[in-house]
Amino acid sequence: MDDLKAKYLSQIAEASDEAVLEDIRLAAVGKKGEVSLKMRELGRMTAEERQVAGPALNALKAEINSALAAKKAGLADAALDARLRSEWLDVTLPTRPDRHGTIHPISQVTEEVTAIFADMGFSVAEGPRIDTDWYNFDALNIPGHHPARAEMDTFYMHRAEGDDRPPHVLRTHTSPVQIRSMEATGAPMRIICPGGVYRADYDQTHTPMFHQVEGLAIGKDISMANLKWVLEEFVKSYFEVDGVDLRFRASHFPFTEPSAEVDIRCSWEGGTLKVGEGDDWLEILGSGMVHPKVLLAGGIDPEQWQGFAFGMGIDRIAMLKYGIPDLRAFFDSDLRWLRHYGFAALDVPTLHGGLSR
Ligand code: 2NL
Repeated sequence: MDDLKAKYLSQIAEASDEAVLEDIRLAAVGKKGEVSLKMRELGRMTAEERQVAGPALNALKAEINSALAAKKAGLADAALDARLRSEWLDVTLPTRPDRHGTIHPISQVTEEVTAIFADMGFSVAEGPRIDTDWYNFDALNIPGHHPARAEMDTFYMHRAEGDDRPPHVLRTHTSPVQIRSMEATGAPMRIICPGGVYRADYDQTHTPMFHQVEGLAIGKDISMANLKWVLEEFVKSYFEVDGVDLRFRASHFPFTEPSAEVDIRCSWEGGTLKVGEGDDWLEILGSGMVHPKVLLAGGIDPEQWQGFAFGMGIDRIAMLKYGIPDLRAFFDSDLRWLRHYGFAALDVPTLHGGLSR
């Protein structure tokens, strides 16, 4: 038995790869292996002999098995080391010029908007693109019979007959994320919610998926005056101009009261937009004071808290700032378009570094 032990342990120690190790395992402790055959001989032994040989053979088998396992792990480690040495990649090498990707204008503008609002103390909240009709509509004071539900051309998720889970929709705005944030953190709060939204609409100025950013600020005494200042700061920073003139037009949304649509003074000289001067007005967003019912739906006491909210189209403000004429091109994945309108990957927008350079 000592000879067997010495033989197999030295073979295991010298094994150069897993295939050799497997051969050794079969020869020693496999079904027809040397140790296994010895174990079969136990039946022909006397009781006294068996009492000595039995435990010794079991111990031998266990020792060989654990030596095999240890060697196998060692070989695997060595194989991984060898792979890591041969498959290394210098990630600091410059990319090949024909392989440069670009940052999509929608991503760029989302980063710009995020940088501007972050500077004013807003954090970014995200949520599911598929949500219940309660989060998308009811919580926003849009009940089942409300025309806004029909107007929004909602995509409903298919439900099998008899499936009585609540109806789910592709979110038609990012407001459900704000309701979820109210529930999660409570007041006071200051968030923006950028992201993709869906409406069944397709023509020159509408795509079934587009992007929106909504903002929400809730506090003890937040007013329309705060809304006006925040939006003025935003528009100045975003369009990278020193002054802007905003026009608040009374409007109506189910989720805000009062509500206002916001226009910016501009001019169109030779087809290019100039913000802050001229005699034209350009509508860029909708806003208002959060409706008490909406605060309540988010679990916030409207007797104690109030706040403003606003929403705007990311695709639209991207087209305006970067002179992109056709909305649908955003979603075509045309490489020539992406190279022309895309941004350099390392030019991350910051307020101190310049948003768009
Ligand atoms: C538009 C108008 C708006 C909001 C969105 C909002 C969200 C909550 C509560 C109250 Cl949770 N309001 N969002 C408010 C006013 C306008 O969007 O024209 N968007 C493109």
